[in-house]
Amino acid sequence: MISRIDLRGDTLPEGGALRDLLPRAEFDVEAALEKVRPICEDVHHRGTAALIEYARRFDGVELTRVRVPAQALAAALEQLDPAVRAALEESIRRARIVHRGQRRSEHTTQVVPGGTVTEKWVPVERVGLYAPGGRSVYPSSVVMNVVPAQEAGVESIALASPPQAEFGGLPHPTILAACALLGVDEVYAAGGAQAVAMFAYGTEECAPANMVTGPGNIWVAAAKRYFTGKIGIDTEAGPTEIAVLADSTADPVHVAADLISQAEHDPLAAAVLVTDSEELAAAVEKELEPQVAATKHIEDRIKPALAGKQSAIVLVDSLEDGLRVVDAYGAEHLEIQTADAAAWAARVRNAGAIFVGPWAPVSLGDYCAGSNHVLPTGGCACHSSGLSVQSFLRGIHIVDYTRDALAEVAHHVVTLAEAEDLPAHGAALKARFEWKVPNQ
Ligand code: HSO
Ligand code: ZN
Repeated sequence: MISRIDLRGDTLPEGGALRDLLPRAEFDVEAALEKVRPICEDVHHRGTAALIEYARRFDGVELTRVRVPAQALAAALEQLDPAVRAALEESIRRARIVHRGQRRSEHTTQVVPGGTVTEKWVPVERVGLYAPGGRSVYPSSVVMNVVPAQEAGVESIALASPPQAEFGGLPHPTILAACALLGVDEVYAAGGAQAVAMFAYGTEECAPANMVTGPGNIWVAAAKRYFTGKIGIDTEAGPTEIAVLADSTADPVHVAADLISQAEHDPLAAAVLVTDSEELAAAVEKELEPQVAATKHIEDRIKPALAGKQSAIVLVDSLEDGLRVVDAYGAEHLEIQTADAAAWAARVRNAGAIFVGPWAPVSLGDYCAGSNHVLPTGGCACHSSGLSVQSFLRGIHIVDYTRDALAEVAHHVVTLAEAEDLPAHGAALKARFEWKVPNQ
């Protein structure tokens, strides 16, 4: 059901070459770009009329407006299963605790007497959040997007999710209920690239946003790439990934269950076990069979995900080598199931989030750890972070110098300006000192 990659025996190659030995799903956002370009431009020019047409074409619903009425949000909350409501409330409560702790305070550095640089943190004014529909109706992702934006102090938050034929053209009721719980009242029934375009350009109903975040399918990822540089986006979310670094002390039942848990998302989801224990590898392989057979989304997602080339059991000579492998891979989620797990976790450099020891499965982080589950995939963990309060803040430097503090350094500024053949830059200093800077 899952293939093996045996890296034992030889010394492991360095960085890029090691990464090339590891499995990864193909997620060709570039190819999708061509298809989303005309859709985005159509939304630009025709606004709501274009969104209504795409809702008809892609979602099979007839809309008269895209904005979800307030009564629909209230009704969805009223009809929400009380147990789901309680669980969502707990998820929100824990996420708030963690994200509130991420807030940054203004910081002033005195560079020289009379010369200070202050960094102040200003929230993005308006953000558009995307919540997928179809196979992935995840109210938990609404929580993971909305909470950091709210804790960052974003004033205007709108959310889009695809219209669903079975719910009269509204987004899925649990998405609406999650919005109502979080106090988000501006919700649109729009999906795919057209929803991202609605936020980027604005329409008659929806004011343009400065930033769009949230997971989505390849069309959403392509639209985000299309608007990169024009609006802010979070990292592109590809198919989900779990890597487990485990030794012989790991429980194969837990490891198998955790691999399956993320394979459940998508046939392209990746499940990678990295271990120095042949016995554990064999036990996990054996354990996967009955556990897969006993779960729900077997044929459509879990089997293709585990059997796909993106998933594997990677055998290594030592945990030291295992650490190098998981660092080269840069998983969205990394579990450490070893003796002394915290010490190994502390040495990991590349991962979206790290789950330490036997009592912190990825599923906990998906819902109720307090951590964020919108995380970098596809190796982007090597350069990017998951969604956080920081994602919605801009740091602005405030430069404040007195005459004396400027006089002290002016000659260096003039020298550097001249070295770059930019005499007018130097002149801006000279003009302040009767055209002759001190110390020159
Ligand atoms: N594991 C997914 C998030 C999710 N899981 C939502 C369940 N619902 C990507 O981090
Ligand atoms: Zn998940």
